[in-house]
Amino acid sequence: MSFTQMEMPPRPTVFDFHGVSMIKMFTDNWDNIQNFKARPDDIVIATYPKAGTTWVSYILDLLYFGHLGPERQTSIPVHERVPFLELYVPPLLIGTDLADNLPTTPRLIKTHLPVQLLPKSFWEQGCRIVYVARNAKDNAVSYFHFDRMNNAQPEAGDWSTFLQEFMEGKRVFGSWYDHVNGWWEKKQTYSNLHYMFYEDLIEDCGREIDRLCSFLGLSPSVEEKENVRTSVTFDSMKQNKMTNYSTIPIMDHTVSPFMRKGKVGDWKNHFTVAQNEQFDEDYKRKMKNPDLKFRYEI
Ligand code: PPS
Repeated sequence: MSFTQMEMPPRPTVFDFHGVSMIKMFTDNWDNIQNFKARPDDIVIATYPKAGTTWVSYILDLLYFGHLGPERQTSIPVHERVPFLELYVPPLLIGTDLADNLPTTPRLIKTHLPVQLLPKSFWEQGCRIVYVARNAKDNAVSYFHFDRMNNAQPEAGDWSTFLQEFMEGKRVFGSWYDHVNGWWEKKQTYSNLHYMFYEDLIEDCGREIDRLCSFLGLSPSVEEKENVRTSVTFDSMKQNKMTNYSTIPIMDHTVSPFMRKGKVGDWKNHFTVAQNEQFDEDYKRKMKNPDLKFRYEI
């Protein structure tokens, strides 16, 4: 047994938190999270876990701060440049403090909170929010492998148990269905919300960068945009220690790398025919809004 294995804390278990399955790592700092003081120019990147958070975080970081030069690019991991608001691993990783101490403006802030739990200050300040959604089947598969490799998350269990729990909203951050629907509904009344899809990024990342720029009021040069596009490919980000999470010891990349496959349709390698039928039946009951459509292959 290695030293790191001996030191490893036990896996957490989920509990109900305001109707959402959560673990203590994301609720122990709740007062500070709820009272977080947003600034009008803050930009929130909101997602259900494994929907493309790191990808979009890195795109936004490069668009805003790419000009700051290579030192930043090779020395500060993206999870430090874009603090994870609700993360609470004292004394070092406290999302609210990391956000408050960011040296750059605008602050880019990551959250997996469902819409009803986002601190109210972000709404009051009219902050811009980029929401990224990913089709439920690939999202579940990615989440399964993440929970296998991330010792700070609850045990993944076997695939069929995991899938059942995903469908029942029992994995961390609760129901995927409520998450994507809740944020979609919010978009109808809150105009500073850009709702985007992982599948669209895979299909045409350059187009999605253009859409992000127009939402954010940015006008990078052709070269700058091309630089962002080539830096954020799956292969570049997988090789890049600042974006592949290899600096986080609690993640065991020998079990499954954080940058795993980066594809649309990997669910077909995991779902049995029976699981797929059951999933589709259940999906129809939960996803009633015809305007919110996902793609399962490209
Ligand atoms: S987290 O832990 O919630 O922040 O994870 P998140 O970053 O949201 O999701 C990780 C998945 O996104 C894939 N990813 C990418 N795919 C394509 N291109 C790029 N550049 C890219 N960057 C991250 C990553 O591989 C995970 O998906 P899977 O399907 O597991 O490979």
